Amino acid sequence: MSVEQSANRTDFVRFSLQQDVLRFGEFKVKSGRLSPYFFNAGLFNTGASLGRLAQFYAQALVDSGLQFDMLFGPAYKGIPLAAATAIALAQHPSRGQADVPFAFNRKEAKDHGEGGTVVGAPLQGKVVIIDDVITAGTSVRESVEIIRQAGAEPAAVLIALDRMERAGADDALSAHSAVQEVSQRYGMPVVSIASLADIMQFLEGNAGLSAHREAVAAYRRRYGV
Ligand code: OMP
Repeated sequence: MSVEQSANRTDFVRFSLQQDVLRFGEFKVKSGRLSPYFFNAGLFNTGASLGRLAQFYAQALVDSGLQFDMLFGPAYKGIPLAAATAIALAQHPSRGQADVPFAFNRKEAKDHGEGGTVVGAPLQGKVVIIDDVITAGTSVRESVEIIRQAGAEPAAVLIALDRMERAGADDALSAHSAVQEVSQRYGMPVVSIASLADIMQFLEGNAGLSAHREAVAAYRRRYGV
């Protein structure tokens, strides 16, 4: 990883903390675990913060070196993410003037107007699915089905944060994380702007947050991959 790539990850952790999207404390997460941190991407809810978030997504995608033709945002949360990231990619200095199409689905089928459940650019070529965090992988499965049905190729998943924790119940922990399982099941990479490892590195270098360091480290020892 280059110095710039690593800086993008650290900057994203800092930005998420500034926006209160990343918080430390005690949070019950979907799996039932008590997590010492929580990442609430729904709080990127202003024009400026969504615009900055999209620049982070665009940079992570560019840094990954992956080839792609377009973006897909699963309803509902993926819709602004795909639109904003397409704008950020169009403005990204290393991509020339390359314009990236994007599409998203509606949750309800429509029986009038343009019809169908996919809105935006026609799904074709290598499609990157954008989401915030992967917990169970349900929205990825639905997206993969929609993309394949259209004859296009799901090429990667781009997420904001990889929590890097094992899937499964406490007494039957999987050897793999939800992110790794998605990657293996669909044979495509999952790219994240930042991960639990980046959060921990940020905690190491930030004296003001030292109180949370041990709790996050203990959680990682217990559930981490
Ligand atoms: P979906 O995009 O609908 O899968 O929602 C993501 C889920 O992940 C939500 O239920 C959140 O509560 C949850 N979540 C986070 O958004 N951030 C975290 O740091 C951890 C979780 C989680 O519950 O695992």
